[in-house]
Amino acid sequence: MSATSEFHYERETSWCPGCGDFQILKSVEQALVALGKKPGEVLVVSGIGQAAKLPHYLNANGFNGLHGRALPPAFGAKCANHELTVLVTTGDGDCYGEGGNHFIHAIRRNIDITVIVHNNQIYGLTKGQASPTSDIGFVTKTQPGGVVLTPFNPLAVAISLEAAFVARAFSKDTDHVASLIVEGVKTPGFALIDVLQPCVSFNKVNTYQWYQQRVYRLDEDGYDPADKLKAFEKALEWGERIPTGVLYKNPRAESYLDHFIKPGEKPLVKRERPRGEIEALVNEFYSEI
Ligand SMILES: Cc1ncc(C[n+]2csc(CCOP(=O)(O)OP(=O)(O)O)c2C)c(N)n1
Ligand code: SF4
Repeated sequence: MSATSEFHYERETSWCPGCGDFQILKSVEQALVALGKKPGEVLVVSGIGQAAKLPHYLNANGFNGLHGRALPPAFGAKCANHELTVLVTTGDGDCYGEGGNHFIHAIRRNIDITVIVHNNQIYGLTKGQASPTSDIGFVTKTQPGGVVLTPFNPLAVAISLEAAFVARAFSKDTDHVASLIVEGVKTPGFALIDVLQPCVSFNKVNTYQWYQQRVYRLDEDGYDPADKLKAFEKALEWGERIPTGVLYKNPRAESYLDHFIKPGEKPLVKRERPRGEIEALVNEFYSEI
């Protein structure tokens, strides 16, 4: 992809040199170009954190919300304008911790959005506390004796809830991440792409080398992502070997909006409402005060 694509926004970032977030930004740009999108056709929603700064550095519509709350505005926007391509860029703390309940029910609702989780296994912005995906024994300033909690397994949760598309990648493989984003956007329904993203400043365990020595590609193995039990088995694999690629693709997934929007129907934001109808609605609320 050329550095001068329409999505490229040349500005200073506050990310540390070497951070995996730069690679994810590059993959997002690359995927949007490959999808043939225009900046006005795309909305990138985020919460709070280092990952959540991505919309600041991309030339497209963006919405930067609250920590743990990236998913609700993303659904709202998709429901109001189903013609938009809606991406969410979020951290593991943001999406799996503080936003964990939204994560679960977003998958159940199966709204057609693509969620890219920058999984650095820590809280980056707040300087390195443990996150829900930190491994047991991981030592931080606030967990000096090491993490004792069982890590949250986002892929296993997403598969158990029959998500439409569940994938994992390593940020350094920018072409792979981009191709998964393209596939996630093209898949109707909720797409989760968990991207292993080294935080060079605060995670000295899960480094580029650590991931590089462990990741392998499922698609080079004749793997069938429609096999739910196999997908579950792969989601549980972590440690010496870490599978990447499409773990699960639900052959029966049905997007929430398919129940309410008929093919060819205009998005809500483009429908005209007679003025009197809106006034009547407002007056109804006034009369109840
Ligand atoms: C409601 C709320 N809770 C907590 C915080 C403090 N806070 C901001 S970012 C963050 C963690 C960021 O970690 P993560 O979501 O994993 O993203 P990263 O910075 O690693 O990309 C926390 C706890 C906040 N801003 N708002
Ligand atoms: S603190 Fe970590 S996650 Fe945040 S920008 Fe620096 S390297 Fe990236």
